[in-house]
Amino acid sequence: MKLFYATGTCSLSPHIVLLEAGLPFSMVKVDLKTKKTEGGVDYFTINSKGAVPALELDDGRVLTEGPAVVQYIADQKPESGLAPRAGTFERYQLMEVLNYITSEVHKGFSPLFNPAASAEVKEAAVSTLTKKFDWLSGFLGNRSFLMGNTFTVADAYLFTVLNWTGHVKIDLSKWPVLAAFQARVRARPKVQEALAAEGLLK
Ligand SMILES: N[C@@H](CCC(=O)N[C@@H](CS)C(=O)NCC(=O)O)C(=O)O
Repeated sequence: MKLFYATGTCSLSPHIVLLEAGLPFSMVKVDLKTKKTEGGVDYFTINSKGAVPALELDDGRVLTEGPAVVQYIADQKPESGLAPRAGTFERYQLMEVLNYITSEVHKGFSPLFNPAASAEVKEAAVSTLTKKFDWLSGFLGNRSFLMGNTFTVADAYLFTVLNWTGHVKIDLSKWPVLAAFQARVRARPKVQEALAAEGLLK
């Protein structure tokens, strides 16, 4: 498998999941400004949406959309426990959380990374994210991970998006549950490996 990624973006989530699953894969860096891969290929020919992540399977098929990509990877290694078995109620609960992260949290950051967004728009985005973080904090409660005691693909995704708080000057220590979650996930050897590979370890 081949993961198309851009450093520190949402593609860090499938990067972590590939490592946690212990599956063989290669990485291809994408320049999101020029939409070219590091090899000079027009990235739109890989993903017509122009966004990372994209996962190219060994047979050449390409899967996009982070929540679908991480579930596909987890299902290649069911014994990893990275996702509850397909068809179970727990699997729908995982999808419920993945959907919340993608639509409410991930995309909630967008105005903060947009140089054209006004200070007012950015302030409103922080205020909206604050409500989402409040909910996530209560949902996590005293559990180690989003689905309970087992690390799943949802944790890789939440870790990835919470990692952006430092860049947009949101102080995660206001949510001790989320700060502790972040530290817990960050300490995992495969997460460290992914961060190191993307040059994100300070
Ligand atoms: N709906 C997509 C969104 C992916 C996305 O927003 N990727 C960002 C990086 S975090 C990106 O590639 N942005 C550049 C672009 O869309 O042109 C998914 O969930 O995978």
